[in-house]
Amino acid sequence: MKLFRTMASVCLLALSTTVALAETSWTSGEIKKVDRAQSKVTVKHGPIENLDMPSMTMVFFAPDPKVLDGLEAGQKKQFEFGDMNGRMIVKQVK
Ligand SMILES: [Cu+2]
Repeated sequence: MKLFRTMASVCLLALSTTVALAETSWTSGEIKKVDRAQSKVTVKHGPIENLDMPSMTMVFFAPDPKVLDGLEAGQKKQFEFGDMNGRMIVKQVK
Protein backbone atom coordinates (compact mmCIF):
# COMPACT_ATOMS: atom_id res chain seq x y z
CA MET A 1 0.00 0.00 0.00
CA LYS A 2 2.78 2.39 0.89
CA LEU A 3 4.67 1.48 -2.27
CA PHE A 4 1.55 2.01 -4.34
CA ARG A 5 1.05 5.48 -2.91
CA THR A 6 4.66 6.40 -3.60
CA MET A 7 4.36 5.26 -7.21
CA ALA A 8 1.12 7.18 -7.62
CA SER A 9 2.75 10.43 -6.41
CA VAL A 10 5.72 9.96 -8.72
CA CYS A 11 3.35 9.52 -11.67
CA LEU A 12 1.37 12.61 -10.71
CA LEU A 13 4.56 14.64 -10.38
CA ALA A 14 5.78 13.50 -13.81
CA LEU A 15 2.41 14.34 -15.33
CA SER A 16 2.21 17.84 -13.86
CA THR A 17 5.80 18.58 -14.92
CA THR A 18 4.98 17.60 -18.50
CA VAL A 19 1.86 19.77 -18.56
CA ALA A 20 3.74 22.76 -17.11
CA LEU A 21 6.49 22.44 -19.72
CA ALA A 22 3.99 22.21 -22.54
CA GLU A 23 1.83 25.14 -21.48
CA THR A 24 4.07 27.72 -19.82
CA SER A 25 5.25 30.45 -22.13
CA TRP A 26 7.17 33.27 -20.43
CA THR A 27 7.16 36.85 -21.70
CA SER A 28 9.42 39.61 -20.39
CA GLY A 29 7.94 42.93 -19.39
CA GLU A 30 8.20 45.99 -17.20
CA ILE A 31 5.58 46.75 -14.58
CA LYS A 32 4.04 50.19 -15.03
CA LYS A 33 1.32 50.10 -12.38
CA VAL A 34 -0.12 47.69 -9.80
CA ASP A 35 -3.78 48.01 -8.82
CA ARG A 36 -4.26 45.62 -5.90
CA ALA A 37 -7.82 46.77 -5.20
CA GLN A 38 -8.93 45.53 -8.62
CA SER A 39 -6.25 42.82 -8.93
CA LYS A 40 -4.84 44.38 -12.09
CA VAL A 41 -1.36 45.11 -13.33
CA THR A 42 -0.24 47.35 -16.20
CA VAL A 43 2.70 45.84 -18.07
CA LYS A 44 4.86 47.08 -20.96
CA HIS A 45 5.31 43.63 -22.45
CA GLY A 46 7.37 42.12 -25.26
CA PRO A 47 5.80 39.92 -27.96
CA ILE A 48 3.50 37.32 -26.34
CA GLU A 49 3.96 34.17 -28.42
CA ASN A 50 1.14 32.13 -26.88
CA LEU A 51 -1.36 34.98 -27.44
CA ASP A 52 0.07 36.05 -30.81
CA MET A 53 0.34 39.64 -29.52
CA PRO A 54 3.01 42.23 -30.39
CA SER A 55 4.81 44.44 -27.84
CA MET A 56 2.65 47.03 -26.12
CA THR A 57 1.62 48.47 -22.77
CA MET A 58 -1.65 47.10 -21.44
CA VAL A 59 -3.60 46.04 -18.36
CA PHE A 60 -3.86 42.41 -17.26
CA PHE A 61 -6.25 40.98 -14.69
CA ALA A 62 -4.80 38.61 -12.07
CA PRO A 63 -7.43 35.93 -11.19
CA ASP A 64 -5.17 35.01 -8.27
CA PRO A 65 -4.32 38.26 -6.40
CA LYS A 66 -1.33 36.53 -4.77
CA VAL A 67 0.41 36.73 -8.15
CA LEU A 68 0.73 40.49 -7.56
CA ASP A 69 2.43 40.09 -4.16
CA GLY A 70 5.70 42.01 -4.03
CA LEU A 71 5.24 43.60 -7.45
CA GLU A 72 5.93 47.31 -7.85
CA ALA A 73 6.07 49.76 -10.77
CA GLY A 74 9.48 49.80 -12.44
CA GLN A 75 10.31 46.10 -11.92
CA LYS A 76 11.33 43.98 -14.89
CA LYS A 77 9.91 40.46 -14.68
CA GLN A 78 8.95 37.35 -16.61
CA PHE A 79 5.19 36.82 -16.99
CA GLU A 80 2.96 33.99 -18.00
CA PHE A 81 -0.01 35.62 -19.71
CA GLY A 82 -3.20 33.91 -20.78
CA ASP A 83 -6.63 34.41 -22.24
CA MET A 84 -9.56 33.71 -19.91
CA ASN A 85 -12.73 33.88 -22.04
CA GLY A 86 -11.37 36.84 -23.99
CA ARG A 87 -10.00 38.62 -20.95
CA MET A 88 -6.22 39.00 -20.85
CA ILE A 89 -4.84 37.66 -17.59
CA VAL A 90 -1.54 37.18 -15.81
CA LYS A 91 -1.11 33.69 -14.36
CA GLN A 92 2.42 33.73 -12.97
CA VAL A 93 5.29 36.15 -12.45
CA LYS A 94 8.92 35.34 -11.78
CU1 LIG B 1 -0.71 43.41 -25.16
